Amino acid sequence: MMFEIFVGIIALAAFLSYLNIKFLKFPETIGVMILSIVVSLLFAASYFIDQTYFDLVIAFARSIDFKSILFDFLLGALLFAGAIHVNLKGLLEQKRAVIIDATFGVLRSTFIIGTLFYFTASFSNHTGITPKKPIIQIDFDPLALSKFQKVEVAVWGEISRTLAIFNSKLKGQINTEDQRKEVAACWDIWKAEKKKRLLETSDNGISSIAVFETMHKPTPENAVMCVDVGNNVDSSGRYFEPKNQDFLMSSYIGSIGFALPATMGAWAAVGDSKPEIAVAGDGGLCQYLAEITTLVKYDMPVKLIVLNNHELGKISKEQRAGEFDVWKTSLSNPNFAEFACGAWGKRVEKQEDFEAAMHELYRQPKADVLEIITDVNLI
Ligand SMILES: Cc1ncc(C[n+]2csc(CCOP(=O)(O)OP(=O)(O)O)c2C)c(N)n1
Repeated sequence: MMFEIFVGIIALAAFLSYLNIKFLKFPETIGVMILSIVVSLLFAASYFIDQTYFDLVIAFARSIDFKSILFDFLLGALLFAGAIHVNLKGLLEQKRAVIIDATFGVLRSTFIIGTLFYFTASFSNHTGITPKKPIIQIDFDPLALSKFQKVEVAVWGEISRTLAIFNSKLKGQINTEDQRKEVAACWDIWKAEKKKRLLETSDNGISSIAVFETMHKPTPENAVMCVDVGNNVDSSGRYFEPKNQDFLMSSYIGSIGFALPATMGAWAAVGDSKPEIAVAGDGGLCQYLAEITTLVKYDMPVKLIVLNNHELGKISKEQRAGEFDVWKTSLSNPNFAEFACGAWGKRVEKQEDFEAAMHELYRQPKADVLEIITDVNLI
């Protein structure tokens, strides 16, 4: 994808440069800059003619990882292009001014940027909410209201009940921007990506994409899904398409191993009225492995699905992202299906056996463990 974007930009720049030489006759950079602004304005104006195309381009632009394109790709080329245009002789002629300006210029801009950054950026309590929008905050803890950010309306209440009251009282009076087209365009991009990624296979285990794609079909709509922390939950968020299921997750605290104990809590709350399903990573589950005996002892019909990739996958990923060696993340797991402590247990190693195993799992009346061997890299 990066290459296509790069080629597209070069082709566009070449075309604009041609227009400049032929018609505008400005110095090259200025001409291309002016024409780029004109093209951008024309594109912005197209919003008023046909929004569909506009939305598609915006959704596409949002899907681009600008940081990696700029830093890993374009910056090298730009620096190289800049370097070969340096007039060394001219620089040497004015070496005093250059040295003074370069030194003091760096100090001056560091001071200005640093001071502005200090006063404008808030590192710890960043909400990600634009200050241009008025904020309504709903919280059942009154002390949390306006705690980190000034809000226009602070409402003390439980979120689902408060929203239900808002909904009934504000019927017919809500004036919102319809963003469905943009969302639909983003959804199309996601669907295409998912379809493409479903073709990725490996000899080291099933891909998490295929796991969650297969899992969402037979999973009961009223299930309480308790998810873990790690790559497994990232993949479930990306590829499981929920219907009406409730989701419990560790979110902000992000404690691995959350899934299994959470299903026990869910079972204590709603009993047999809903299926409780734990989707755990192998590293997380191992911290609470003995709790399978609790499921069996108290006859909790909890369904435990463990994604066994023999690794603390998320940590390996973070180590790689930080350009460190992958270190101390491999796991020496038991065969979870055999370990099941009296619960029903099954291990699946091949994608083609997975869907049948899911149906079998949902037919079991008691506690069960379904172990899926997954490839740590296909997430
Ligand atoms: C209690 C706790 N210990 C450590 C961490 C740091 N941590 C975050 S993700 C992760 C790895 C999870 O590995 P695994 O359960 O195998 O899931 P995977 O990422 O492989 O899907 C760890 C150790 C944490 N979030 N919580």
